[in-house]
Amino acid sequence: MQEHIFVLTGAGVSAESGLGTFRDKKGEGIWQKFDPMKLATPEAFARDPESVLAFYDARRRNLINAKPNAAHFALARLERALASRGGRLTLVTQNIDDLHERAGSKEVIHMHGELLKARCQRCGAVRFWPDDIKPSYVCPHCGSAGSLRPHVVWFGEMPLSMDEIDQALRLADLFVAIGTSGAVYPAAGFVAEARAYGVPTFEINLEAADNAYCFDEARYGPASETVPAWVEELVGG
Ligand code: BV8
Repeated sequence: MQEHIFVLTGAGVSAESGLGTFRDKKGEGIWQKFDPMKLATPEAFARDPESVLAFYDARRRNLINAKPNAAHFALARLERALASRGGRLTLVTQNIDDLHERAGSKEVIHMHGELLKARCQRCGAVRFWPDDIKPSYVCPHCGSAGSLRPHVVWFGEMPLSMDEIDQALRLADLFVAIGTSGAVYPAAGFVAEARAYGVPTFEINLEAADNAYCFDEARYGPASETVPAWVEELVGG
């Protein structure tokens, strides 16, 4: 079994937990109902904080009622199995939900931030925040009012942990993308970087992603079936 596996997950891994994806064939994706340029950019937040905060309040409330699915639990099992054999799982997610953690994953890199955290634009303090965020709220750390925002990476903002991600990509024995359309960069470019480093690449998705041609191997189907089957093949007795 490969020692160091790099897994990148997207909205597809949480789809069966009831959290919407961003783009889907039925046109019901989040970004097909809401314009990301009006709700997921710093300019949108500066222009209309109430609408942006309300958009994330609704998604945060939805997340609180969601449950991890078999794909999340399988990835937590993979992390434990690799660690027990002296290997390592680097789990990078584009998702802002906490379902990987609730399924037992210990090390999760949230490159696009976390819906259950708030950040103060004034002092930079980031803290667990499972409730709504209103424009009038005061930062508990520095006391400034109206400076709290979701700790989420919007379009045009620098994704988090990019150096750590690049280092892990370079050292991986296998790169696996799970449930992502390959539509948003720099995450969509990781598979090309992995190939450039000579790392074998594997796509697990409901259907072929925009960058499917970059992968050496692919397996299609719902994540709650394909991911546990793949992990069982890797770590099963
Ligand atoms: C950056 C958090 C510079 C917020 C997200 C113009 C102006 C500014 C920037 C740009 C620009 N033009 C291009 C850019 C770059 C931009 C970009 O890529 N735009 C796209 C639209 C072209 N990127 C950025 O702005 C990024 N920052 O570039 O800064 C920089 C660059 C490099 C280094 C340093 C600095 C920041 C982007 C982050 C935006 N934030 N999310 C929030 O959630 O509200 S994006 C959001 O959509 C996700 O985080 C994810 O990254 C992205 C794509 O979503 P997916 O996860 O792939 O989900 P999607 O719905 O698309 O697909 C679902 C998949 O699941 C499908 O394949 C489907 O088949 C599958 N599926 C469905 N059901 C299942 C399933 N699979 C398995 N089982 C199932 N049951």
